Amino acid sequence: RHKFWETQPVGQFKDIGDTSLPEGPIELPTPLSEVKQEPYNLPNLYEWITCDMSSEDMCNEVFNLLSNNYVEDDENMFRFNYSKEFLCWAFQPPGFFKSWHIGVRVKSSKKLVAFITGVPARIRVRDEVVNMAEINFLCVHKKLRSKRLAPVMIKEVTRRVHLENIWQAAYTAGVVLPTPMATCQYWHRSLNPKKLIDVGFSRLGARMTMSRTIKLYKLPESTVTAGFRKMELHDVPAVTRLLRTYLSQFVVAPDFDENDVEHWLLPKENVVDSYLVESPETHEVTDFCSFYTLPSTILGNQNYSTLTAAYSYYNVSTKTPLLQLMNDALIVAKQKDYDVFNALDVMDNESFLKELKFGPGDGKLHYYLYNYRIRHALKPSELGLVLL
Ligand code: MYA
Ligand code: JJ1
Repeated sequence: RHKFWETQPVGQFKDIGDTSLPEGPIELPTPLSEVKQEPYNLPNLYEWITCDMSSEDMCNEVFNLLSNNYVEDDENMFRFNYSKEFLCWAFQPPGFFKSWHIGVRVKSSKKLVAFITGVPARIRVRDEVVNMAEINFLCVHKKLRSKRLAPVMIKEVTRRVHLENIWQAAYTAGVVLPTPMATCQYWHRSLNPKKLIDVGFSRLGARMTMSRTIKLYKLPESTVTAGFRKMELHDVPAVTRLLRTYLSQFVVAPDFDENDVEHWLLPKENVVDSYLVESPETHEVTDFCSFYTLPSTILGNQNYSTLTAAYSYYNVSTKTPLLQLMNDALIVAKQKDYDVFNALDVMDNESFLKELKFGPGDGKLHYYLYNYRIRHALKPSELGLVLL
């Protein structure tokens, strides 16, 4: 059934429930000298490129490929439209490898037709911190689908990750592959219900009028928590401590240091937003919330071309109830004119989703590890990891 994935060191469907299999790496590392030194073969019309993301032209090419060919919902009404600034940020965290930004061009026309990325990350699984690659942005041009190009892309990124002496990876997908370590649900909180309904993102509920719906989703003009403010550079040490303590309770979570927090969580306009609560008395940082910006192109609507979505990222509450903290996050997202606030049911998110009027979406997100077996699938609330 899965001609490619059956050959890979991932948990296989036939092994589900086999308690004799140990947790941990499936295959042992091989000496680097035994890693294939040349790229995998592509069909003759195509060639590999390493994408230099510091070049504006390259950034534009990747942006154009993704904006026309990346992930859509199941009814092809919306397509993720990551901004150039977002992509540059996502591809270049501390210690990134340029060789993990992989493109495929048509030799004759030089047109970019496929892409995949990896970035390095330390991910803790139970009490083991593992050097991994986070694999994302796998994309094959619509006209080249179903030609088995994706397995070649995946094998090539695997080879280049191995060359850096890294043997595990984490990735997410909307499709079921062998085999998810967790399956999460997307939830959506309407901020601009009229537009969401007009573009077909949501529907008027039963026995609801437009004006009742608008009233239902109304939010206060300004945030309510005393000491709630935007995160700044000098907050990095305090936020790192808060986040590390919080993430330590999850079965799978990133092992963030201060450099990671500065990169992934320091606010970057229209890319990532982070807020914290600084106690007005003690000036301690007690709570933190963040979201990233991922617009979607609205396919085939007369009136609107873009849906602006905020995606819940990492949130930590120690003093302010999580519900109140996230309500403040919704208020700032509304102030900034986002149409919808999205969240997965990971970490402690279940505790606020229903009360803050999020509704379940039609999309699921499956989380995977490569070359690392987890004995039982995890509950979403055991996951402390959000990929972009
Ligand atoms: S998830 C986002 C994926 N991108 C999209 O959904 C964008 C729109 N779609 C496309 O561009 C294409 O449909 C893609 C497939 C490129 C997805 N992850 O070439 P094919 C398997 C893994 O004929 P196409 C993200 O970015 C499929 O089961 N495998 O198909 C994370 C089949 O294998 P098998 C996938 O439709 C990516 C084979 O590919 C996915 O033309 C993580 C068919 O190939 C998928 N999302 O192209 C990648 N979709 O026969 C794995 C299909 O066995 C990383 N397939 O069922 C693994 C770790 C690597 C590093 C390891 C280091 C140690
Ligand atoms: O956004 C998603 N679904 C929306 C739109 C559905 C349009 C028709 N298919 C949705 N809307 C309902 C909102 C409603 C608001 C009021 C309360 C009740 C709910 O459900 C979905 C997620 O739900 N998104 C996708 O399908 C996009 C793909 C998701 C997989 C992503 C994989 C990428 C991984 C890369 O690493």
